[in-house]
Amino acid sequence: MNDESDLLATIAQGVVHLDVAVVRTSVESAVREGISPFRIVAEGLSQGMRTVGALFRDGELFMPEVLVACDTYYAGLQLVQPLIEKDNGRIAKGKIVLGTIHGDIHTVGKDVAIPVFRAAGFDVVDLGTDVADEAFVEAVRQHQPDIVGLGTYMTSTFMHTNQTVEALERAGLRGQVKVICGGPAVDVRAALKLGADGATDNAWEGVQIMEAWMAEVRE
Ligand code: B12
Repeated sequence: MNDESDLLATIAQGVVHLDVAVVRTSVESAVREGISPFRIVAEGLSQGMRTVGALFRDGELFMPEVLVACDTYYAGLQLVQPLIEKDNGRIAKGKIVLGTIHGDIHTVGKDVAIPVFRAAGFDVVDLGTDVADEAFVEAVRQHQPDIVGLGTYMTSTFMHTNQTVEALERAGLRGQVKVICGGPAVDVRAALKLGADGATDNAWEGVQIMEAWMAEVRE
């Protein structure tokens, strides 16, 4: 392993070991070494959360530890978030309203995805967590976005996608927006069946999908 991957592995291990001090110092070192904020989040912090998820699934970590892992994750994210958002201020590529779908209180994925989308040049309106279908409808009326982003972090809440889409349809707004689902439980084919236009479990891939949509609109 080279120095960069050692450092990224230390960040990931810091999250798994719930060690805020290690995460902070290793993220700071990674920034000093010039490792991109995207790699620090994707290969360091998020890698750690993936391991936490696997340990939780296997019964080796329990809910209180998962919550401390989230705090540890945020301690690192806080240090790189300003770097990710630095490019803001240029002309927006498109507007997204994004929220965690009804019944879902996971916040970490959304809080990672939003700075990535902003850094890519999108204007993002954050609707928060456990967002009712009607609140998505209201937000589309108010903000007139190009894209609606649904944070769907469990299979059950991903399956709720069709209800949010139907609410947009009933309000006569579905035709003016693309809908994208994000989260670890998404599946592209299922998302299309549920009435969305796309889905991904990776914020950077999400940027590519949405950039392609915006290019279509501009043609
Ligand atoms: C942390 C966590 C929690 C924390 C959440 C704390 C918080 N503040 O967010 C707590 C402990 C509260 C929690 C609760 C629960 N959880 Co939980 N949780 C997790 C865990 C371990 C990590 C999630 C995470 O932070 N990942 C890191 C982020 C960065 O990854 P991400 O979310 O995928 O986001 C990335 C992309 O998806 C993308 N993205 C994110 N959002 C969006 C949005 C858009 C529009 C786009 C385009 C892209 C995008 O960008 C990110 C970067 O690439 C996962 C395990 C896992 N493997 O994901 C389980 C997991 C999601 N939880 C799960 C479950 C079941 C629950 C509970 C029901 C548990 C329970 N029995 O009570 C409750 C549900 C509560 C509720 N009503 O929502 C399951 C879901 C299983 C399923 N397929 O349905 C998982 C997968 C664990 C498992 N294997 O069983 N959880």
